[in-house]
Amino acid sequence: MADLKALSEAVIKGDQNTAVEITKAALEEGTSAESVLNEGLVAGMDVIGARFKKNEVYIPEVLIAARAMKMAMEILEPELVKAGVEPVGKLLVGTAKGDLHDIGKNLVAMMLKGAGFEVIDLGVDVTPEKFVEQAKSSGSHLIGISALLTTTMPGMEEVIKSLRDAGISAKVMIGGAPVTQAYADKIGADGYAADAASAVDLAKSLVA
Ligand code: B1M
Repeated sequence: MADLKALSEAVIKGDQNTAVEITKAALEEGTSAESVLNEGLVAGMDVIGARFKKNEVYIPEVLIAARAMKMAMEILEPELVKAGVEPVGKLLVGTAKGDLHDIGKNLVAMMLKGAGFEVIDLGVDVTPEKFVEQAKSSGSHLIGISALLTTTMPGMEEVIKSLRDAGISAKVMIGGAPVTQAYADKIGADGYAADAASAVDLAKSLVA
């Protein structure tokens, strides 16, 4: 019987080889892809998220854990598709127009994948037009915008306005070092998160 507790431990430690081995073994033994995902991989990322929030681990540990999860997910994903396991929600994420910072955005995207979201990452310097076009074609439930520069923050408001003008009602969450809850309220965003772990809690509450 595959040890899903050991799988979550491997994710927590960022041990990608063990994470991949246990994932393969579990599927070969007939453990459902959903159990491998929820009891192994997501359980591990949940622990990392909680520790990150309490400052018990830092960005490098989160990135290493997320990489282990990503490697195991590559094996798991085709099985999840076959089994018809629905993601928790679909999220489109990108950095605001004119902004090239992506470390925080990537961390948020990884943690959300770890929490069972389907994440479509549009990258950096994303125009409002691209957000709208991709929101329409993907039917995402959530749009995430990251900005690290005070000069690119107004781009977030433009995205929200363009989405609403296009009749898209997907919830919008924002974040990034200069962003605050007050700013999110001001521009009509549905939520703000200060860090990647809080972004997961927020995204879950917005799709609930
Ligand atoms: Co730039 N940069 N940078 N930079 N850079 C800052 C942001 C700055 C604060 C440095 C400073 O002056 N002290 C400053 C901004 C000042 C301001 O406007 N307030 C600055 C500047 C001025 C610039 C340039 C203009 C410099 C220049 O060329 N003159 C230039 C702009 C380029 C552009 O974007 N057009 C520039 C360039 C760069 C690099 C390319 C060299 C590089 C980016 C590399 C990359 O991202 N691939 C870079 C870096 C690395 C930084 C610092 C040092 C680190 C940013 C970072 O990655 N932090 C930064 C100074 C600093 O913050 N100490 C700085 C780690 C990351 C994990 O945190 O992104 O905050 P953060 O993400 C957090 C949360 O904010 C939150 O969760 C994450 C994880 O907990 N979060 C979200 C983020 N996005 C979220 C989205 C959500 C929810 C939560 O929902 C969707």
